[in-house]
Amino acid sequence: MRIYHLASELRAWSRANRQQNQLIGLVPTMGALHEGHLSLVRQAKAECTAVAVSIFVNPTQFGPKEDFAEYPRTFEADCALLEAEGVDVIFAPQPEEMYPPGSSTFVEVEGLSQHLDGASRPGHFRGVATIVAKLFIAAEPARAYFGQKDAAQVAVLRRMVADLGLPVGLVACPIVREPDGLAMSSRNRYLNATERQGALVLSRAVRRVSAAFLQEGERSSAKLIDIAKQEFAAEPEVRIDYIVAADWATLLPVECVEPGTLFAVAAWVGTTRLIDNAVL
Ligand code: PAJ
Repeated sequence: MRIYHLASELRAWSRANRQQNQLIGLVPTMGALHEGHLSLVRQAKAECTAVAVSIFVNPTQFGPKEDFAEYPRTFEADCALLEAEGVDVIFAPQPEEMYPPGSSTFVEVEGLSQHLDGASRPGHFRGVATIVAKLFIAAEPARAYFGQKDAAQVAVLRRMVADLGLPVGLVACPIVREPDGLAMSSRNRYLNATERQGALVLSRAVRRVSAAFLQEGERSSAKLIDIAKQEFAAEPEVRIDYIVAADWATLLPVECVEPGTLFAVAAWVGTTRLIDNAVL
Protein backbone atom coordinates (compact mmCIF):
# COMPACT_ATOMS: atom_id res chain seq x y z
CA MET A 1 0.00 0.00 0.00
CA ARG A 2 1.36 3.40 -0.98
CA ILE A 3 0.74 6.64 0.88
CA TYR A 4 0.75 9.79 -1.23
CA HIS A 5 0.61 13.36 0.01
CA LEU A 6 0.70 15.10 -3.37
CA ALA A 7 -2.08 15.26 -5.96
CA SER A 8 0.55 14.82 -8.69
CA GLU A 9 1.53 11.43 -7.18
CA LEU A 10 -2.10 10.29 -7.06
CA ARG A 11 -2.65 11.45 -10.65
CA ALA A 12 0.46 9.62 -11.89
CA TRP A 13 -0.64 6.42 -10.11
CA SER A 14 -4.15 6.69 -11.57
CA ARG A 15 -2.89 7.36 -15.11
CA ALA A 16 -0.42 4.46 -15.00
CA ASN A 17 -3.14 2.12 -13.75
CA ARG A 18 -5.66 3.24 -16.34
CA GLN A 19 -3.11 2.65 -19.08
CA GLN A 20 -3.10 -0.95 -17.88
CA ASN A 21 -6.92 -1.02 -18.10
CA GLN A 22 -7.40 -0.96 -14.34
CA LEU A 23 -10.77 0.29 -13.05
CA ILE A 24 -10.01 2.94 -10.44
CA GLY A 25 -12.26 3.22 -7.38
CA LEU A 26 -12.04 6.18 -5.00
CA VAL A 27 -13.36 6.32 -1.44
CA PRO A 28 -13.20 9.87 -0.05
CA THR A 29 -13.06 10.09 3.77
CA MET A 30 -12.02 12.39 6.57
CA GLY A 31 -10.37 9.50 8.44
CA ALA A 32 -11.24 8.30 11.97
CA LEU A 33 -12.31 5.21 10.09
CA HIS A 34 -14.99 2.81 11.29
CA GLU A 35 -16.94 -0.09 9.79
CA GLY A 36 -19.13 2.36 7.82
CA HIS A 37 -16.09 3.62 5.93
CA LEU A 38 -14.72 0.10 5.57
CA SER A 39 -17.99 -1.08 3.97
CA LEU A 40 -17.40 1.50 1.22
CA VAL A 41 -13.82 0.26 0.82
CA ARG A 42 -15.04 -3.34 0.55
CA GLN A 43 -17.60 -2.45 -2.09
CA ALA A 44 -14.94 -0.52 -4.03
CA LYS A 45 -12.57 -3.51 -3.78
CA ALA A 46 -15.33 -5.83 -5.03
CA GLU A 47 -16.15 -3.65 -8.05
CA CYS A 48 -12.81 -2.04 -9.01
CA THR A 49 -9.31 -3.33 -9.68
CA ALA A 50 -7.36 -0.48 -8.07
CA VAL A 51 -8.67 1.37 -5.00
CA ALA A 52 -7.58 4.67 -3.50
CA VAL A 53 -8.88 6.04 -0.20
CA SER A 54 -8.45 9.71 0.60
CA ILE A 55 -8.06 10.88 4.19
CA PHE A 56 -8.43 14.62 4.52
CA VAL A 57 -10.24 16.63 7.18
CA ASN A 58 -11.53 19.24 4.79
CA PRO A 59 -11.51 22.67 6.46
CA THR A 60 -13.93 24.33 4.02
CA GLN A 61 -16.86 22.08 4.94
CA PHE A 62 -16.73 23.08 8.62
CA GLY A 63 -18.46 26.23 9.86
CA PRO A 64 -16.53 28.70 12.04
CA LYS A 65 -18.16 27.33 15.21
CA GLU A 66 -17.95 23.67 14.20
CA ASP A 67 -15.60 20.88 15.28
CA PHE A 68 -12.76 21.18 12.72
CA ALA A 69 -10.08 21.48 15.44
CA GLU A 70 -11.53 18.65 17.58
CA TYR A 71 -12.35 16.32 14.67
CA PRO A 72 -10.68 12.97 15.48
CA ARG A 73 -7.44 12.35 13.59
CA THR A 74 -6.26 8.73 13.83
CA PHE A 75 -3.98 8.44 10.82
CA GLU A 76 -1.82 5.51 11.98
CA ALA A 77 -4.81 3.37 12.93
CA ASP A 78 -6.59 4.32 9.67
CA CYS A 79 -3.57 3.20 7.63
CA ALA A 80 -3.49 -0.16 9.43
CA LEU A 81 -7.21 -0.73 8.76
CA LEU A 82 -6.87 0.17 5.07
CA GLU A 83 -3.78 -1.98 4.65
CA ALA A 84 -5.74 -4.94 6.06
CA GLU A 85 -8.50 -4.28 3.49
CA GLY A 86 -5.96 -4.47 0.66
CA VAL A 87 -6.29 -0.84 -0.40
CA ASP A 88 -3.72 0.17 -3.04
CA VAL A 89 -3.26 3.83 -2.22
CA ILE A 90 -3.97 6.26 0.61
CA PHE A 91 -4.08 9.89 -0.42
CA ALA A 92 -3.46 12.11 2.61
CA PRO A 93 -2.75 15.66 1.48
CA GLN A 94 -1.88 18.65 3.63
CA PRO A 95 -4.42 21.52 3.52
CA GLU A 96 -2.07 23.65 1.33
CA GLU A 97 -2.02 20.86 -1.26
CA MET A 98 -5.79 21.00 -1.72
CA TYR A 99 -6.11 24.75 -1.09
CA PRO A 100 -3.02 26.54 -2.38
CA PRO A 101 -2.41 29.99 -0.85
CA GLY A 102 -4.87 32.46 -2.36
CA SER A 103 -7.38 29.71 -3.27
CA SER A 104 -10.60 31.36 -4.38
CA THR A 105 -12.36 28.78 -6.59
CA PHE A 106 -15.29 26.83 -5.16
CA VAL A 107 -17.95 24.49 -6.48
CA GLU A 108 -21.44 25.57 -5.47
CA VAL A 109 -24.38 23.29 -6.17
CA GLU A 110 -27.15 25.85 -5.89
CA GLY A 111 -30.51 25.01 -4.38
CA LEU A 112 -29.77 21.52 -3.12
CA SER A 113 -26.98 22.81 -0.90
CA GLN A 114 -29.47 24.87 1.09
CA HIS A 115 -31.67 21.95 2.13
CA LEU A 116 -31.41 19.50 5.03
CA ASP A 117 -27.88 19.69 6.49
CA GLY A 118 -27.14 22.64 4.23
CA ALA A 119 -29.86 24.65 5.99
CA SER A 120 -28.27 24.27 9.42
CA ARG A 121 -24.67 24.19 8.16
CA PRO A 122 -24.35 27.13 5.74
CA GLY A 123 -21.43 26.63 3.34
CA HIS A 124 -21.04 22.96 4.29
CA PHE A 125 -21.97 21.51 0.91
CA ARG A 126 -19.93 24.11 -0.94
CA GLY A 127 -16.93 22.77 0.95
CA VAL A 128 -17.92 19.17 0.25
CA ALA A 129 -18.55 19.73 -3.48
CA THR A 130 -15.29 21.65 -3.84
CA ILE A 131 -13.09 19.03 -2.18
CA VAL A 132 -14.78 16.10 -3.92
CA ALA A 133 -14.37 17.83 -7.31
CA LYS A 134 -10.66 18.35 -6.52
CA LEU A 135 -10.30 14.69 -5.49
CA PHE A 136 -12.01 13.58 -8.71
CA ILE A 137 -9.67 15.77 -10.77
CA ALA A 138 -6.63 14.30 -9.02
CA ALA A 139 -7.69 10.63 -8.90
CA GLU A 140 -9.75 10.46 -12.11
CA PRO A 141 -11.70 7.49 -10.73
CA ALA A 142 -14.19 5.47 -12.76
CA ARG A 143 -16.28 5.05 -9.61
CA ALA A 144 -16.50 6.83 -6.30
CA TYR A 145 -18.12 5.42 -3.17
CA PHE A 146 -20.24 7.36 -0.68
CA GLY A 147 -22.48 6.37 2.23
CA GLN A 148 -26.24 6.78 2.19
CA LYS A 149 -25.75 7.81 5.83
CA ASP A 150 -24.98 11.29 4.40
CA ALA A 151 -27.94 11.18 2.02
CA ALA A 152 -28.01 14.92 1.27
CA GLN A 153 -24.29 14.78 0.45
CA VAL A 154 -25.02 12.04 -2.10
CA ALA A 155 -27.77 14.17 -3.68
CA VAL A 156 -25.51 17.23 -3.91
CA LEU A 157 -22.64 15.24 -5.41
CA ARG A 158 -24.89 13.46 -7.92
CA ARG A 159 -26.10 16.87 -9.10
CA MET A 160 -22.51 18.14 -9.32
CA VAL A 161 -21.38 15.12 -11.37
CA ALA A 162 -24.34 15.52 -13.74
CA ASP A 163 -23.96 19.30 -14.09
CA LEU A 164 -20.20 19.22 -14.72
CA GLY A 165 -20.41 16.10 -16.89
CA LEU A 166 -17.78 14.34 -14.79
CA PRO A 167 -17.01 10.81 -16.02
CA VAL A 168 -17.41 9.25 -12.55
CA GLY A 169 -20.04 6.77 -11.43
CA LEU A 170 -21.26 7.60 -7.92
CA VAL A 171 -22.13 4.58 -5.83
CA ALA A 172 -24.27 5.04 -2.70
CA CYS A 173 -23.68 2.31 -0.10
CA PRO A 174 -26.08 1.28 2.70
CA ILE A 175 -25.84 2.66 6.24
CA VAL A 176 -23.74 0.55 8.62
CA ARG A 177 -25.04 0.52 12.20
CA GLU A 178 -23.88 -0.44 15.68
CA PRO A 179 -25.60 -3.59 17.02
CA ASP A 180 -28.14 -1.40 18.88
CA GLY A 181 -29.07 0.52 15.74
CA LEU A 182 -27.04 3.74 16.05
CA ALA A 183 -25.66 4.72 12.64
CA MET A 184 -21.87 4.57 12.78
CA SER A 185 -20.21 7.98 12.69
CA SER A 186 -16.79 9.36 13.52
CA ARG A 187 -18.65 11.83 15.75
CA ASN A 188 -20.18 9.09 17.94
CA ARG A 189 -16.96 9.14 19.94
CA TYR A 190 -17.92 12.61 21.23
CA LEU A 191 -20.92 11.11 23.11
CA ASN A 192 -20.81 10.33 26.85
CA ALA A 193 -22.70 7.28 28.16
CA THR A 194 -26.00 9.12 28.70
CA GLU A 195 -25.82 10.83 25.32
CA ARG A 196 -24.93 7.55 23.64
CA GLN A 197 -28.18 6.11 25.01
CA GLY A 198 -30.21 9.18 24.00
CA ALA A 199 -28.71 9.08 20.49
CA LEU A 200 -30.59 5.84 19.82
CA VAL A 201 -33.73 7.91 19.31
CA LEU A 202 -32.59 8.79 15.78
CA SER A 203 -32.45 5.20 14.56
CA ARG A 204 -35.58 4.32 16.55
CA ALA A 205 -37.52 7.11 14.84
CA VAL A 206 -36.28 6.08 11.40
CA ARG A 207 -37.15 2.43 12.10
CA ARG A 208 -40.66 3.27 13.30
CA VAL A 209 -41.28 5.45 10.25
CA SER A 210 -40.02 2.71 7.90
CA ALA A 211 -42.32 0.21 9.61
CA ALA A 212 -45.32 2.55 9.34
CA PHE A 213 -44.57 3.01 5.64
CA LEU A 214 -43.94 -0.67 4.86
CA GLN A 215 -46.26 -2.55 7.18
CA GLU A 216 -49.09 -0.06 7.79
CA GLY A 217 -48.98 1.48 4.32
CA GLU A 218 -48.77 5.04 5.67
CA ARG A 219 -48.08 7.43 2.79
CA SER A 220 -48.67 10.85 4.38
CA SER A 221 -45.42 12.70 5.11
CA ALA A 222 -47.12 14.72 7.85
CA LYS A 223 -48.23 11.54 9.63
CA LEU A 224 -44.81 9.90 9.28
CA ILE A 225 -43.12 13.04 10.60
CA ASP A 226 -45.54 12.94 13.57
CA ILE A 227 -44.56 9.35 14.28
CA ALA A 228 -40.88 10.38 14.33
CA LYS A 229 -41.67 13.37 16.57
CA GLN A 230 -43.43 11.09 19.07
CA GLU A 231 -40.22 9.06 19.36
CA PHE A 232 -38.17 12.22 19.91
CA ALA A 233 -40.66 13.41 22.56
CA ALA A 234 -39.47 10.52 24.75
CA GLU A 235 -35.92 11.98 24.72
CA PRO A 236 -36.46 15.65 25.59
CA GLU A 237 -32.70 16.28 25.97
CA VAL A 238 -32.22 15.46 22.27
CA ARG A 239 -32.95 18.57 20.19
CA ILE A 240 -34.43 18.00 16.72
CA ASP A 241 -32.69 19.86 13.88
CA TYR A 242 -34.88 18.52 11.07
CA ILE A 243 -37.28 15.69 10.30
CA VAL A 244 -38.19 15.56 6.61
CA ALA A 245 -39.60 13.37 3.90
CA ALA A 246 -37.96 14.57 0.70
CA ASP A 247 -37.29 13.61 -2.88
CA TRP A 248 -33.76 12.15 -2.76
CA ALA A 249 -32.73 13.84 -6.02
CA THR A 250 -33.97 17.38 -5.31
CA LEU A 251 -34.10 17.25 -1.49
CA LEU A 252 -37.43 19.09 -1.71
CA PRO A 253 -40.07 18.04 0.84
CA VAL A 254 -42.87 15.81 -0.47
CA GLU A 255 -46.43 15.55 0.85
CA CYS A 256 -46.88 11.92 -0.09
CA VAL A 257 -44.09 9.43 0.27
CA GLU A 258 -43.50 6.69 -2.25
CA PRO A 259 -40.87 3.99 -2.63
CA GLY A 260 -37.54 5.80 -2.97
CA THR A 261 -38.53 8.81 -0.86
CA LEU A 262 -35.82 9.88 1.60
CA PHE A 263 -36.90 10.12 5.23
CA ALA A 264 -34.15 11.95 7.09
CA VAL A 265 -33.58 13.18 10.64
CA ALA A 266 -30.91 15.32 12.27
CA ALA A 267 -30.64 16.14 15.96
CA TRP A 268 -28.36 17.58 18.58
CA VAL A 269 -27.35 15.20 21.34
CA GLY A 270 -25.56 17.50 23.76
CA THR A 271 -23.13 19.40 21.56
CA THR A 272 -22.95 16.63 18.94
CA ARG A 273 -25.07 16.81 15.81
CA LEU A 274 -26.08 13.40 14.47
CA ILE A 275 -28.01 12.34 11.36
CA ASP A 276 -29.83 9.24 10.20
CA ASN A 277 -32.22 8.30 7.40
CA ALA A 278 -33.98 5.62 5.45
CA VAL A 279 -34.83 5.44 1.79
CA LEU A 280 -38.40 4.20 2.12
P1 PAJ B 1 -16.66 11.08 6.33
O1 PAJ B 1 -17.63 11.59 7.33
O2 PAJ B 1 -15.34 10.59 6.80
O3 PAJ B 1 -17.37 9.91 5.57
C1 PAJ B 1 -16.74 9.30 4.47
C2 PAJ B 1 -17.75 8.42 3.78
O4 PAJ B 1 -18.17 7.38 4.66
C3 PAJ B 1 -19.02 9.21 3.38
O5 PAJ B 1 -19.42 8.86 2.08
C4 PAJ B 1 -20.02 8.77 4.43
O6 PAJ B 1 -21.37 8.83 3.99
C5 PAJ B 1 -19.57 7.33 4.65
N1 PAJ B 1 -20.09 6.84 5.95
C6 PAJ B 1 -19.94 7.42 7.15
N2 PAJ B 1 -20.62 6.72 8.10
C7 PAJ B 1 -21.21 5.68 7.46
C8 PAJ B 1 -22.06 4.60 7.87
N3 PAJ B 1 -22.43 4.45 9.15
N4 PAJ B 1 -22.48 3.72 6.93
C9 PAJ B 1 -22.12 3.88 5.63
N5 PAJ B 1 -21.32 4.87 5.18
C10 PAJ B 1 -20.87 5.76 6.08
O7 PAJ B 1 -18.45 12.39 4.32
C11 PAJ B 1 -17.31 12.82 4.45
O8 PAJ B 1 -16.35 12.20 5.22
C12 PAJ B 1 -16.81 14.07 3.75
O9 PAJ B 1 -17.89 14.95 3.57
C13 PAJ B 1 -16.14 13.78 2.40
C14 PAJ B 1 -17.09 13.16 1.38
C15 PAJ B 1 -14.91 12.88 2.58
C16 PAJ B 1 -15.63 15.13 1.79
O10 PAJ B 1 -14.76 15.76 2.64
